[in-house]
Amino acid sequence: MSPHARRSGLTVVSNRLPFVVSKGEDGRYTHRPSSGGLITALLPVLRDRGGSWVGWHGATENIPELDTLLSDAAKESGYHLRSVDLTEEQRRGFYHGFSNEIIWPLFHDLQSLCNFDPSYWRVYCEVNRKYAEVIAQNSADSDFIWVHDYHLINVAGELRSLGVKAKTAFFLHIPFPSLDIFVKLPWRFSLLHAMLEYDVVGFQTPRDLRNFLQCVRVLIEEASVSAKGQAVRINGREIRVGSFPISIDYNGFVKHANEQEVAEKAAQLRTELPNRQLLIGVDRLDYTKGIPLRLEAFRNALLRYPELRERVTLIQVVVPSREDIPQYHELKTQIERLVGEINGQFTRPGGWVPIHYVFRPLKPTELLAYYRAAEIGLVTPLKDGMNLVAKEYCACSIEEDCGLILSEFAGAAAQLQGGALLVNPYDIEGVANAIWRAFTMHPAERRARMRRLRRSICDQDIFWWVDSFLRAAIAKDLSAFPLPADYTPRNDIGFMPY
Ligand code: ADQ
Repeated sequence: MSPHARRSGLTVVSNRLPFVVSKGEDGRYTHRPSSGGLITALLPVLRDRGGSWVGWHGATENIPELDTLLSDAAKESGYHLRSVDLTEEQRRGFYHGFSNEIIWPLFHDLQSLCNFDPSYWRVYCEVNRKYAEVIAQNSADSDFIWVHDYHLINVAGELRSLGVKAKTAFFLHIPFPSLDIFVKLPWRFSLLHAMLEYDVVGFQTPRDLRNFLQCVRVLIEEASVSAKGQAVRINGREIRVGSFPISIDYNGFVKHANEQEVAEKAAQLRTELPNRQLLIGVDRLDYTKGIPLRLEAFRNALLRYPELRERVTLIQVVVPSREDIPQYHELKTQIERLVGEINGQFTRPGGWVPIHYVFRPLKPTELLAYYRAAEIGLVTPLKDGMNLVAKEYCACSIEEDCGLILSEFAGAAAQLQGGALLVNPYDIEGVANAIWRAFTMHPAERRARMRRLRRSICDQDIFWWVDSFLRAAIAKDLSAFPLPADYTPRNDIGFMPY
């Protein structure tokens, strides 16, 4: 154990460190912190308890001054940064390969997109071991190690084999699939056992938790699930399990959306696109986000409800992501073809264009202006762990005269079903009907629904999430551990409403 290890600290572990290194025009490298709710919420905890963040530094080339950049970034952020070095081959097998060509599609119920290349698993194990070694060198047994997401499932087992005694927790940001999908994974036993090496395992929704427990019950003979589904017992150990819906820094978003620059940009957008309602879709380029089906649904709405023509515009923002994976490249081509087709079909020369397509990362002010200007948020993933865009859209809708159309397969649906119009993203006519319903909804109903949505997101924001996870993780008494409200131990298989 390092002599410099901090006592009783929090160690956060994720694929990437929470900062970005980039090369300026003068050839010099600089660093800036990444943004995001998780980082904002963990920052006070890391600073108060003392702690560190372990992850890959994100540099794909050799940067001689990397150590200096890291220590400068650490000084500014107030906690230690421990970087994991990965070779290009390791990145390929671990990140692009096992994580994003196997776990990502499988856990989103898209097993036909999986590439079960056996070499990926070996690299995944090797890289998880590397992360564990960096953690082991920099933590004390009294620390609490919180590992994030599907890239790093094996870390707790590796830590144990390195003799680390610290308590470990894991949070899965993506869905956990049902048994009949999970069993397709060639490494199903190893991965499930690896999850049971943690002391605490958290999921986004009760449904993910139920799926996990069902897999444990059926696949791991020596494990037993407690009657209330709060714990798994195996080989004399007890693993606590629970569901914790992740959220956003609600007040931060509201404050920013209220700023003059955002208000001006939103007003400008409204002036440029007058006499119509704006629909907004904001997604990473990813086949799980359901963008092509959403575009088809929009086309269907324009065909079946001609009153919508010239009275609505869809702004579809797509942020580039994982483009070096062939499926993502094909998806981009498919989206662009559909946008071209639909615009070709309906555009009035010199006037209305039904879809405005934006393919680039947006600056926060721009993104918030789009959210604030739009009357209808269109969030229709085929499957999503949570979907923060839905929550961000509601937080920024400060006038409250707007509505959210949300996929029932987004984790967010569990929390937001009371105010959103829930849709099955595969049902093109159903989504088209929801667009029409949102368009024609009485303003009083819109407002009441949006108010309900915003209250719920405000009550359970990212700070609530960090707090409830950490409380659950350190609670001595299991009865203090939150139980999913609708947990039903006997009804586990197949689709269940949340
Ligand atoms: P993601 O799949 O990345 O996250 P999501 O939760 O929607 O999905 O978060 C996307 C983030 O990217 C949002 O904060 C959004 O503002 C930002 N973003 C999207 N498009 C952008 C653009 N064009 N410009 C700038 N920013 C953009 C994974 C899981 C989710 C889960 C989160 C958190 O897949 O289900 O909600 O982790 O646990």
